[in-house]
Amino acid sequence: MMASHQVTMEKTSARKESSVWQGVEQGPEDPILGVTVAFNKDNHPDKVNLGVGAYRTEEGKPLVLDVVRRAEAAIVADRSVNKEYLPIIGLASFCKLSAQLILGADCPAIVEKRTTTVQCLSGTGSLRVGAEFIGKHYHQTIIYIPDPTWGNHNKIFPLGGVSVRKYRYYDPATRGLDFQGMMEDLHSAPSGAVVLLHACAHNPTGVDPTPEQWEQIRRLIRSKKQLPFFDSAYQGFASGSLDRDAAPVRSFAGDGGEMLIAQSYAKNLGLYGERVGALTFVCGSPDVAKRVESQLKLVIRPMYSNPPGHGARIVEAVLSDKQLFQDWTVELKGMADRIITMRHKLFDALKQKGTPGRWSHIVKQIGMFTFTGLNKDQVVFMTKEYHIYMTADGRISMAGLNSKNVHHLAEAIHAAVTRRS
Ligand code: KET
Repeated sequence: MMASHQVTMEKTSARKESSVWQGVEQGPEDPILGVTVAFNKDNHPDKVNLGVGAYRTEEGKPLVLDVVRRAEAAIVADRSVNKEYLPIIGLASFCKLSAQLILGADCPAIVEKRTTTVQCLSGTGSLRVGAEFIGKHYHQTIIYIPDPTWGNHNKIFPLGGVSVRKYRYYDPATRGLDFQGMMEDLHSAPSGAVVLLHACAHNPTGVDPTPEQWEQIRRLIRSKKQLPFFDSAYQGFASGSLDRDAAPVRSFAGDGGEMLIAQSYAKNLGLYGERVGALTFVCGSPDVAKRVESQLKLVIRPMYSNPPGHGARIVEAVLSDKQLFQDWTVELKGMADRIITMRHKLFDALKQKGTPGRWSHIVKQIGMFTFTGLNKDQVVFMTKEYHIYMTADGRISMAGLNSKNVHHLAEAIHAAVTRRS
């Protein structure tokens, strides 16, 4: 008979020596969220996190919007709200209001019932569901994404069975839009290809087409019968106006053509961790929209079954109540304006120091980020010497700046440029 301690010892040593996961390699940290991981490990009192695109107050604190607090209080007080499963496509009123927010309530496609909207897990989840639907049901499983783009686009679409190709977008020489390159690449992309467009506040470059350029892009995409897929993660953050930031999306929806839109409420309502978003299809007819919705349910059910309720109820409350909506627009404008103020403060500080280089792009770029033009070596230097955390491509989240740390950043940039060029 085997002594019981011997069995225990065998078990322990087996655990030590082998695992069915023995061959699993250590994975790399995410290029954006990994910056926060590194930041959290740093104990320096002056450390600054300019990595992830998350809004911070002038005091450097995450912000829960007042309208969100009020909506939440009302939800908690309402005894008729329960924790039942939502339908597979989420809260119906949330879906309707989300489509209206991005397309405009008077959008012909909505009036004609040619749209279908499903509640998804924030912007990422909306893109992922859209990708899988395209992979299953669309004849062209190629998507053209801007170069550069939000890094996760490269990973989301292939998982849905859609391969990724790039179109030129940013010109490092001018730190502006490579409009000609973009038009050439879209022109030579196959007819029918899916084209990913950032609705506003392009991430990471902060460079958006002008309204006239948008019009030319729209005409080209429509003439090539390509399928636009808008990623709208920053509605209201670019100009401070929800309507103005939705203008490119609305012009595409207004021409009668089909399209997809992934919406996120992470940034504009500060609901990052609640994971609230929506995926809208604008279709050619109500009948098609209905069938698309039925197939979206078949994509979602085995993926996560149905979405969470709390965040969607907050959005529903804010979008459906006149006063809350009005107050939201004021808070949103406040966030956008604070970011713009930080752009000027950083620009002025660099000018004052006489930091070599042109820095006007800091005030010209739009949205949450400045694409500084700093190289990887300079970024590493700034992190090591100044405890400033940012993504390796030189992107800084302007929302993480405030009157107290902006000079520290200017000093770090000055040192990086003068010592590491
Ligand atoms: N699209 C874009 C363009 C985008 O910048 C983000 C987030 C998302 C979608 C997805 O956000 P969600 O939280 O799933 O609604 N960008 C910031 C955060 C991140 O990388 O997850 C960022 O670039 O820092």
